[in-house]
Amino acid sequence: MFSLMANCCSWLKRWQEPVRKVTLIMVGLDNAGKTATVRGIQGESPEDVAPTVGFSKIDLKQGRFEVTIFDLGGGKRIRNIWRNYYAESYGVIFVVDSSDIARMEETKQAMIEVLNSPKISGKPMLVMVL
Ligand SMILES: Nc1nc2c(ncn2[C@@H]2O[C@H](COP(=O)(O)OP(=O)(O)OP(=O)(O)O)[C@@H](O)[C@H]2O)c(=O)[nH]1
Ligand SMILES: [Mg+2]
Repeated sequence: MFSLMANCCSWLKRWQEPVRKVTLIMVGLDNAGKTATVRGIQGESPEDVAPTVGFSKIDLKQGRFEVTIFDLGGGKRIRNIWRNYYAESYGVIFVVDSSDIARMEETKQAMIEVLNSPKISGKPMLVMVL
């Protein structure tokens, strides 16, 4: 009986916990596989993905977390939009295409630029090497 009550209390406590909203940005060079990855997370096919011009927004629910991922276009000309999302993001997912050896230096520079931004400094970064 005591254990049943304890279980009920812990369930009630969890139920009363507020929903936490988390915003993440997904960045990396064009063609790295960002959109294909978020498609995979959503259970969709990663095939036939068009380059992202601007951004696409994905909303997910994970337990008591409401997660918004901004999948940002990685083309050289639109990389400067990334900084517009830094302030509101909790952390960064940086996607690297490990087969794109020729652009490793460019990848490194893009990552350094993100990490050097004062609005990102100190925030977590997950590096996904595909
Ligand atoms: N089959 C398969 N194809 C992938 C995978 N990852 C990427 N691709 C393909 O690689 C290409 C580029 O992937 P995208 O996800 O569009 O790359 P991106 O990083 O979003 O590129 P931008 O939007 O231009 O910044 C697409 O043709 C995808 O279909 C994967 O895990 N499996
Ligand atoms: Mg994309």
